[in-house]
Amino acid sequence: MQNTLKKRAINKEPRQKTALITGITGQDGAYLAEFLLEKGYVVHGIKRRSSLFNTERVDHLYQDPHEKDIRFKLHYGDLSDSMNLTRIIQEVQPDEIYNLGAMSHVKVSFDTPEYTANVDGLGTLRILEAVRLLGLTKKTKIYQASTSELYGLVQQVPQNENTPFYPRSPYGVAKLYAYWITINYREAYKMFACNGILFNHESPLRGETFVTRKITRAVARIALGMQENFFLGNLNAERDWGHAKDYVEAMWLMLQQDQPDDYVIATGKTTSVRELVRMAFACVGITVEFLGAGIEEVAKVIKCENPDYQIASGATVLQVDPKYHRPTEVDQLIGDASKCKEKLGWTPKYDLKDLVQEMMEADVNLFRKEKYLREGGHKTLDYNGE
Ligand code: NDP
Ligand code: GDR
Repeated sequence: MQNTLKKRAINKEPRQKTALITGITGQDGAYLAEFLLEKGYVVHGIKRRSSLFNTERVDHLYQDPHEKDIRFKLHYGDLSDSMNLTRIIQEVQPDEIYNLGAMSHVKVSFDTPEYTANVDGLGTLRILEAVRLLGLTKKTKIYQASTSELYGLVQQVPQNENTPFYPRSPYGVAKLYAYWITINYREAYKMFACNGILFNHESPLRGETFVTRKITRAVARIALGMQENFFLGNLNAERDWGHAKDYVEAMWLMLQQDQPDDYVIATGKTTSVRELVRMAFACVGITVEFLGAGIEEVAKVIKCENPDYQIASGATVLQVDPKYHRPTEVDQLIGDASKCKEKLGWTPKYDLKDLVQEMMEADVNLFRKEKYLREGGHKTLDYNGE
């Protein structure tokens, strides 16, 4: 994202609605903030206090709070703190709330199940209840970031709004509570509250520990000679991967309807983690083959056709490490977004090939800069995200 966008986004008139985004510092929060500013919204976001700056994804949208008529404002807050949420909502009086804040890593939710339930489950209740107690049920529309992880154990493919849920992680179970409490408040208090059941969506802004970004970062570093190999968990898992840019538009569309409803957002195609690895290497001209099975499986280089990179044929570039396996896994997700297509007129613009290409280009550029700094004697970090 570029600075020119900031100017374009901020200068656009006329002023329209006010939105509050929880999780604005995350992948989706950043794309959504940009999207809403482009539409002329005043955008408020909740950021967590952290010991280091954590606003990198939205820094290009920053406006000096001392200036007049700013349209982008961040508030300190946390989804575990009802009073803080209630005060912010009272102050902002939002037309729309997008509840994107969450402990969003499925594997980490097994390590922090109670915290995940508190933030991802009860956090949603806190938002809904604040809106109700503040008497904003007629004014404020709410988007809840629901997830394909609700489907969990495969019972039906493709999955649509009527597919039964069977979550397989503390994250999925917390999100199941959030899903139902959203529907309950909609029915009990006639609130305009929607669940977007979004399948996996990625981008160059994706967190480094999700599998797509972990792969594109590692492949970029391997191509540039900065590391020899990397480790993944379950290569057989299949996901329906889309682009976050497409998906934030669907969130907004849900809140522009006359009636609140729940929608699946997906591309309708599924791809294995193994195939994604192959695609990422292909983007930099490297062909790999997979040999062995289970925890013995490896990926080896067959050939490298890009003269910029010196990778030897036969080099092992990927191994399996069972530490990345989950205690209970979601094997296959494929979404059926026909309802969204029919009612919201939404279809994705990006396909997986475009997405992987964009992510690979971004990571190759990122690590080219890092390599240059390193060669100039600057110390850089070797940590590549777990
Ligand atoms: P990210 O992990 O990139 O962002 C999560 C955001 O939530 C960050 O801004 C994070 O803050 C914030 N956050 C975490 N804990 C708290 C807390 N206790 N209080 C307030 N904010 C908090 O996730 P995505 O942008 O990818 O996803 C957005 C939402 O959509 C999440 O709810 C996720 O579960 C859901 N989702 C995502 C999908 C995907 O494929 N991306 C698919 C389906 C649903 P910080 O930056 O400080 O960590
Ligand atoms: P997911 O995304 O769990 O689907 O949740 P993630 O990218 O973490 O995993 C996808 C699949 O890849 C397998 N995998 C690995 N995953 C990670 N992170 N690291 C590895 O090393 C690795 N090796 C294999 C996983 O086992 C899994 O099957 C994402 C999040 O954004 C959620 O917040 C969101 O709700 C869902 O997508 C839809």
